[in-house]
Amino acid sequence: MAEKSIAEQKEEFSYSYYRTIEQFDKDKKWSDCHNDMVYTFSSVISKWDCKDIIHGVEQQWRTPTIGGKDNHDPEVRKGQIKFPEPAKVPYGRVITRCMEKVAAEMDIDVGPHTDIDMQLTKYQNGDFYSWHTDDDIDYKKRNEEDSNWDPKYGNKIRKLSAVLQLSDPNSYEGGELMLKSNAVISRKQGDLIVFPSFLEHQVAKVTGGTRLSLVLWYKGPRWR
Ligand SMILES: O=C(O)CCC(=O)C(=O)O
Repeated sequence: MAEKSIAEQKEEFSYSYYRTIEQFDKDKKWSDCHNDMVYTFSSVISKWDCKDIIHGVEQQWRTPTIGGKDNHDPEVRKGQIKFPEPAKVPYGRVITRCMEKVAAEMDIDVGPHTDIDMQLTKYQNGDFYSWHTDDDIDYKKRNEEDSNWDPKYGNKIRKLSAVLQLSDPNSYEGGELMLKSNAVISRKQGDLIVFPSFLEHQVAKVTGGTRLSLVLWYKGPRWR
């Protein structure tokens, strides 16, 4: 049988994606995709779409900060990041839809409007991010104490985090995303891993090649 063209494969892929989402809507088959508090959406986007995301964000790479302040600590985190405008990220809506579903499923209060930030992350040989949580920033306190802090955050905190695996797992060594609650996290390109931002996680040191990820945070009012 003749091999399918990329266009045909892409089309088939997007049908299967929408079927998956419809399936969740109809049957609430959440047990298939979550383990404890960690949700994995398999093949949310295709490998071609991963490349579109990587090449579609034009900003310059920069050194990451810790906890949002102008604080670089290569003992804690090494790599490169950029913060794209969510509306400009190809397939951004497809990805954030999965986060909206997890927020609803876990009954996480994310406020009346979807408010998601995105970060594109690049880890090369020797880069890593040690154990941390994403919700340890008290934005309101920061606003009051730190005149450089971006007031757009208001008093929201990061409630739900997600990592989209953008690289072919055979193109890098090390660089595993690890969560303290859950030992095995998918490395598959196009898989989306969603978890509450209070869960401790790390990215192991990359020992060869380059790993790229799209990290997303769904923000909302503080935990009550
Ligand atoms: O790149 C990843 O897999 C996770 C990055 C991360 O933990 C973060 O930026 O907070």
